[in-house]
Amino acid sequence: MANEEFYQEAVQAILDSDRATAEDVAKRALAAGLSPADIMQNGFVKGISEIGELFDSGEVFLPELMMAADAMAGATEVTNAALLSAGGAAEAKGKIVIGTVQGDVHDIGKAIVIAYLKANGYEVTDLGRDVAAATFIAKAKELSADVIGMSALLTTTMEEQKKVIKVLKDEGLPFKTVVGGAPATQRWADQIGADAYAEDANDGVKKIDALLGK
Ligand code: B1M
Repeated sequence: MANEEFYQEAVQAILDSDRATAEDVAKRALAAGLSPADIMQNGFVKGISEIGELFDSGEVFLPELMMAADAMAGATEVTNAALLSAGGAAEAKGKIVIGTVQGDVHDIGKAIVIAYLKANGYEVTDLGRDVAAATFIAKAKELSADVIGMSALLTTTMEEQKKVIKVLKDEGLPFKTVVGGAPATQRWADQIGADAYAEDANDGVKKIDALLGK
């Protein structure tokens, strides 16, 4: 089966909100030799982005969006498991605490970022979603983290990234910060004083490697 056919099946499984098929396509694509990143970026992410556009234009509603997200979560679990079994350095390159900011429950992208970081030798603590600024900071202190990663998918909740960074600066705390999520940009990161902006999971690993000199 050609790669293009796997991509199309992956997009369709998300459009159909069909979790079982999404998982099955992910497994078959990996067994056929596609990388987790390839089938995710060229297939499943395209599907969920299409659903997002249909939602934006009022052609689908929240229940459909939620079911499509569930199918996406199934595919992500399969590809992330493959990433994790493939990689991981013997000794951690650094400690990362990561979460989706307060008021925001989008966590599919964060799960992918976590899998990439772990596969690339980082010790990652997932704080989950809807994480308060105080929790990011308390956990980073408790674990002596090197980096705090913050995901935000809403233009309203990205302000929370700014809030965390302000507290860190006010208190003179040493943790490096990386911001990501669809509305975040390099310009936003510069504006709020984040140490780095990551466009996607791969970029997240690169930016953290650079911040920690790895
Ligand atoms: Co929501 N949603 N949603 N949603 N949702 C968006 C974000 C939206 C753009 C859809 C749209 O209107 N077109 C829109 C936001 C508009 C805006 O703010 N400008 C929106 C809205 C409005 C909402 C609600 C308000 C809807 C409502 O209730 N009326 C609501 C908000 C709930 C809340 O959070 N309080 C809501 C709810 C939901 C669901 C729960 C149904 C579901 C999320 C399920 C889940 O995550 N468990 C959902 C989904 C699925 C989406 C879309 C369709 C897809 C998001 C996604 O998973 N993308 C989304 C539209 C879109 O983004 N195209 C949309 C795939 C994922 C792989 O990409 O998350 O960008 P992404 O992650 C990437 C990078 O951004 C980066 O790496 C990742 C991997 O490559 N990255 C990081 C992300 N975090 C990082 C952290 C890092 C580094 C890199 O730190 C180191």
